[in-house]
Amino acid sequence: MMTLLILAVLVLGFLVVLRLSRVAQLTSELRGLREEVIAERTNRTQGRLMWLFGVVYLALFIWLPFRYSDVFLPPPASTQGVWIDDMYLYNWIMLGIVFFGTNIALFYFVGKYYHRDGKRAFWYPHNNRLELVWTVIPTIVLIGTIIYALVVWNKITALPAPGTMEVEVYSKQFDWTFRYPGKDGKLGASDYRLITAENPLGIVTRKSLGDRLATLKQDLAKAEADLAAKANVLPADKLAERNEDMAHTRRMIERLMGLQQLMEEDIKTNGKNSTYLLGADDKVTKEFHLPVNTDVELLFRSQDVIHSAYLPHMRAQMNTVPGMTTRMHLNLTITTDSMRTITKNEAFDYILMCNKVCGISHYNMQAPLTVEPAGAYKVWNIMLPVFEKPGAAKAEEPETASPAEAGTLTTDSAAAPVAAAATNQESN
Ligand SMILES: [Cu+2]
Repeated sequence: MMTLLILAVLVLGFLVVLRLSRVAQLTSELRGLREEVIAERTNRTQGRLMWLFGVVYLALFIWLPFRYSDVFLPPPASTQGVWIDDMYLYNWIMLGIVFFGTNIALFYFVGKYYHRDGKRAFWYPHNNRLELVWTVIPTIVLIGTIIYALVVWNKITALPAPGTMEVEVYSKQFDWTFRYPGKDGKLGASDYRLITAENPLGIVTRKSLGDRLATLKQDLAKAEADLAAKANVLPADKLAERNEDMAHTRRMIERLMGLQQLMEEDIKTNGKNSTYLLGADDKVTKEFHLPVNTDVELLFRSQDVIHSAYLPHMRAQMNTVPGMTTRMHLNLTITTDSMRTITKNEAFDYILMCNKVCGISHYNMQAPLTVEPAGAYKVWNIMLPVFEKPGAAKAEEPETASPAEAGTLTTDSAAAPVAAAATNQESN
């Protein structure tokens, strides 16, 4: 009903304007004036109104960021985020100069040169020097912007210094899983064919590969026995289907045996540095913690489709692509607690979210990130269960794996002193 009323008011308003213009036309006819001749005074008024409009229009652009500053992101929480923000600021300044320059000129000249009887516009069709100036200057500015952006991009994606802490961020529809290196400080190899409920990231170790092969062989033997028993009663299409399934399992076994051979050769060549011996002590978790003021190399993988790992407070984003590992370098500078103070929001949490529309629950593909002092991080990390408990693994030398770089704990017995250290650090 309300909508109908509003519509009626609009239609009636339009009709009134039509009538009024007709009245104006008739009165000017009666006064002997030509309809298309507009008085100079009217033109001048329009010109002044143009100036007024320009001032209000540009003032609104300045007012807008102040009015909505409360919904802007807080200051960047990483070194890389500062670079990105600086780059944005540079772009805003460049755009601002062009935007305000052209708009001020536009409104000024339109308002100044309103129509006056007897004045004609100056015919000025071409000037090579001017053309050159407004082609060359933007070109130089654009080249500068691109070079600046490339330098920042190369710094963010540069290979990390040896010994940089690695953390894997694994995406699938529709959640995130994280993998932290164990006492060896390095992440082990992974293979999607080993993904099971117990091994969601497909970590390759002698045990996980052996277990997977054993399960597949068992499944195959069972399927073969079942087929032999029912061969005479099953319809042809079902038979074909089962044969197809069994052929698939056989191919899988063959490929995993190939991987096993590759693994053994690698272990023989690289000894305990083999990537296949590094996975047993990895820690897989659904929680995402990172230490503050520490160089971290994030490695991204995806199980199904392309996702995008987005950390808005760190101004960081990287696609996660099935079949390849993408990486990104981060150094976080503000802990979650400090950011709660900065934002005056006790409930504040950093967030990792998917920024690529990846399916029906994409909107909910997120995980909180806790950034904490190194001590607190170590305490949290040491509590995580390792992928394979030492002793359970068939790996040759899990006990003699080299101690990790300085700062990484090597045994569970070190947990107590570290816990004390962490408490001290936090109270500072
Ligand atoms: Cu996603």
